[in-house]
Amino acid sequence: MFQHVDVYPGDPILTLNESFAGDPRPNKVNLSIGVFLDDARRLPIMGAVLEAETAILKQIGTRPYLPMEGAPSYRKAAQSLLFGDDSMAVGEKRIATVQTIGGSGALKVGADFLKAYFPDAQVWICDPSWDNHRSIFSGAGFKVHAYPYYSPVTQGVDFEAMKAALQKVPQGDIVLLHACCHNPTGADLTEQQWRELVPVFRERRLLPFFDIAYQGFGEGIEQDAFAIRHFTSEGLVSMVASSFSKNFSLYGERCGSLNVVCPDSAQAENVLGQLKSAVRRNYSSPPTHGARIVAMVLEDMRGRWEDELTAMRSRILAMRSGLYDALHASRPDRNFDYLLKQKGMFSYTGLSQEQVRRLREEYGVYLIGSGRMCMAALTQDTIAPVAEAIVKVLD
Ligand code: PLP
Ligand code: TYF
Repeated sequence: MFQHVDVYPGDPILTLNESFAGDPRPNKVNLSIGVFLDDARRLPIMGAVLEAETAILKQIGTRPYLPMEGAPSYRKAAQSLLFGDDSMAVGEKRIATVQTIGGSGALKVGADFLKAYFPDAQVWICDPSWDNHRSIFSGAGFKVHAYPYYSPVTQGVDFEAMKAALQKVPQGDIVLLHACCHNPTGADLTEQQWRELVPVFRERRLLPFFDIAYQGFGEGIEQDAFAIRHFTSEGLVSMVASSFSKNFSLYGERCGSLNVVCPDSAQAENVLGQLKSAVRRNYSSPPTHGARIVAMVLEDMRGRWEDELTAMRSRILAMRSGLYDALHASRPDRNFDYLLKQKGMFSYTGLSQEQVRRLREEYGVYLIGSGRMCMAALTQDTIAPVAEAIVKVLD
C-alpha cells in the first residue's frame, strides 16, 4: 500500500538539533536552531508568563472549543502589538485577525486563503529565506520565486538589487518580507529603505506579506514593527503573520496570529469569514492555553513583559559584542563588523560549508550549513571556546 512513499530526509535544522542531542562531547555548543537561551543555557520561562499561567491555572474551569478565529482578547492584543495602540486601521476595523498555530500556522492559513482568492498569483521570497517559506507556499499550490536580498560582499542587504527585482515582479503577485531580524542573515532594511519600497508595491499592485517572528529582538517592540506600521499608514493593504514563540519563550504553545489589512471594514469582515473557513478546513479551531497566557500578559503585565524582553535583547547584544571582541582580538586583520550590524537572533558568518563541518566535527560547535549562527544561544562561558574554534577554521 505505501511502498511508493518516499523517505523524508528530515528538516535540516531539526536534524542537526538531533545530532547535537546525540553528541557525547561535554563542551559541545548548539548555535544551530533559532531559540533564545539564558546565560545558564536554558530556555527561559519569563516571569510575566509564569505569573499569568499561575493565575490562569487557579481560575481555570472548563476547556471549551475556541471559535475558529480564536480568543477575542488574544486577537485584540496581537493586533495592538503589531499595528500600535493608536492604529487608525485598527480603529476603522479594517484588519481581519485570527489566532493561529504559531507563525507557521499563520503562514499556512494565509497561503490557503490567498490560493483560494488569488489562484493565478505567484509568490516571491527573499534569497535566502527561512526554508519553510518555500515549503508552505509551494505546499499551498503556489509557484515560488526568489528575489535578491543578501550580499555576501557587504554582509548586508543588497537593497538596489532587491528593489530592481521587485520592480519587475508581475502585477498582483505576492511578496514575502521579513519585517525585522531576518532569518537566516540578520540583515534588515533601514526605515528609509522600507519607505522607498512603498511606491514599488503601490505601482505594481503587489501584495506585501510580512512575516514577523522576532518582534522585540531587533531594536524594540515599536521599532521592529516599523515596516508593518509604515505600509499600513501609507494606505497599502498587506498580510502579517506573527509569532509569539520567541518573544514569550512559548515555543511549544504554538501562539501566532494572521492579520489582513483591508481597504475598508466591509472587506475586512468578508476576509475574516474566509480566514475562519481556511482554519476550519485545516484544524477547526486553535488551542486555548497559550492564548490565555499571551492575552493576560499583554492586557495586565505588558510593562513587566517588555522589561524582560528588553533584557533578552540586551543579552543578545552582549553576546554579539563579546564574540566580536574575542574574534577581533585574535584576528585584527579580519572584519567581523557583521556581528555588530546584523539584527536579532541570527548572524550570517560567511563561513563555508566546509568550515561549518569542521566547527561541528572538530570542535563540537554547531552552526547551520549556510553559516548561520544563533547568537541568542551563545553564553558568557561559551564565547571564548566558540571564538577559538572559529579562529582555528578561518584561513
Ligand atoms: N517565520 C520565521 C522567519 C521564523 O524564523 C519562524 C521560526 O523560527 C517562524 C516563522 C515560525 O514561527 P513558529 O515557531 O511560531 O511557527
Ligand atoms: O531555527 C529556525 O530557523 C527554525 C526553528 O517547528 C524551528 O526553523 C524549528 C521547528 C519549528 C519551528 C521553528
